[in-house]
Amino acid sequence: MSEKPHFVVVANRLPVDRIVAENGDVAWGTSPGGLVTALEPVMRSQGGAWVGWHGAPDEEVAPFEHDGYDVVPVPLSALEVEEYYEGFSNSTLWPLYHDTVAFPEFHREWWDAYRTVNRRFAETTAELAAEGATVWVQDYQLQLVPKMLRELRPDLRIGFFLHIPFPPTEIFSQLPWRREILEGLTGADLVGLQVSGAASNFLRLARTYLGHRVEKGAVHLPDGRTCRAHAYPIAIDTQGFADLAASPEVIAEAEAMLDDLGHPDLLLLGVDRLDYTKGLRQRLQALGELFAEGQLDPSKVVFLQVATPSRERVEEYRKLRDDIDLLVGRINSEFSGLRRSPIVYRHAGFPRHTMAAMYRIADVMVVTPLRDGMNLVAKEYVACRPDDTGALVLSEFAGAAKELRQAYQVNPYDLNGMKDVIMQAATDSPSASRRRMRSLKRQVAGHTIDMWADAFLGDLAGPDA
Ligand code: GDG
Repeated sequence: MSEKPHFVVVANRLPVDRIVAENGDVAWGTSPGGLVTALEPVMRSQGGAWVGWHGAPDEEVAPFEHDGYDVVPVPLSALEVEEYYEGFSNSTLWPLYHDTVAFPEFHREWWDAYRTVNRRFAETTAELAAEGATVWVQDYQLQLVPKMLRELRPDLRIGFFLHIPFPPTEIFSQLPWRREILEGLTGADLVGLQVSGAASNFLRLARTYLGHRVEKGAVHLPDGRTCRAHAYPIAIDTQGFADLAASPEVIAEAEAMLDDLGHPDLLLLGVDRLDYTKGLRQRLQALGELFAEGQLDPSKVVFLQVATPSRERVEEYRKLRDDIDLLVGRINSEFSGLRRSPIVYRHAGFPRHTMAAMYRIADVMVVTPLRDGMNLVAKEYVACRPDDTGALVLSEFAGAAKELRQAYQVNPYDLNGMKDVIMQAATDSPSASRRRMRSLKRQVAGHTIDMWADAFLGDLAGPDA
């Protein structure tokens, strides 16, 4: 690796996965997921270094270069993966920050592991970064890093972005380590959140539990520093998705997909990581009822659901997988013809061009999370529409609902309401639905991932509050 980097991204996971060829050769390919989709283009244009775990426990990997930037792996032991990652990050913080739609578990040894691993990330970054460098820490797994890093390297400019919701006082207060988390975050010069409500939650909590003065969107710390908090709704590479979806290869793939699906009169689509926050149970129940009542004709309508495997070692996710298998099986066993089923369900990941092909052919995109920081899938669907056709059904509990006002918005807890809105999206007049899609397209075209990164990094470089 060359000289010390002036820009460093720190995230739990590296943006690359190891691919081992049949002959044993090792290569690194870009890994899927919301955070990576968002930050990869920023990294490619900015250069610098990305600090993160490489995905294999109990293994040290030397730093290497990828796509024009440095990749700096942080090792985790198998026990740390269990306690820091699957435990505190994904079984405590994840459900707590998502409205406790699943029960958060509190275990002291998980917290200890969280602290240990956060310290390792902070130390690795402190050794790596150039004098006065900008460091951008990502997401809920690393909330202690800003403070730890500042203690080691007061010369750095430190930003933090939370990709998931930041909960209100009533929920956050459950956390036995609430003070430490807030102290960790206020180590940053700027905390970015997806929506303004999350920024207010954070500021209010900093005042309540740290006793600091909070004024004009910033926490004023006793040492004279400030930590600003502001909403930066994350976006996508809009043009990249539009170009991909309009490419001859994707158009051909979309046609072949329609052939395989038997050219239904109406194609509904869901694309999610298999996660209990995404509202899959409710979505399937609503669609099952629409098939049962004959509002949707199971011989002419297909609901294609892609659920990308996720956190498969966490118990709650295993249970979810079984529940969804059962729900899909039950609906299909009741309403399938001999030749085809109304629900086509794949528990698998697909290459990005295949996702683009799916977005291209879906008449109605159904995005119904119970709580979601933003939801990029909703934006990607809009970007991939070849014209002003198509309809987006979107939960009001996704951060994206604040921007995509013209989507067909639903409360996923209200089954009847959701059924009505899905039907409205499926049957609206072409002029009404085009009007909505045009407005959505304007929104998605006018807010891109570069603008998101520029806005955050511009504010981070700018004057303190
Ligand atoms: C978190 C927050 C926030 C999914 N399956 C495949 C695949 N994907 C891509 C999608 C999309 C991304 O992964 C998923 O992003 P989401 O935003 O929908 O959801 P989370 O993974 O929960 O992301 C979320 C996000 O961070 C960014 O801040 O919006 O609220 O929860 O880009 O296209 N990509 C490929 N194959 C798949 O099978 N290639």
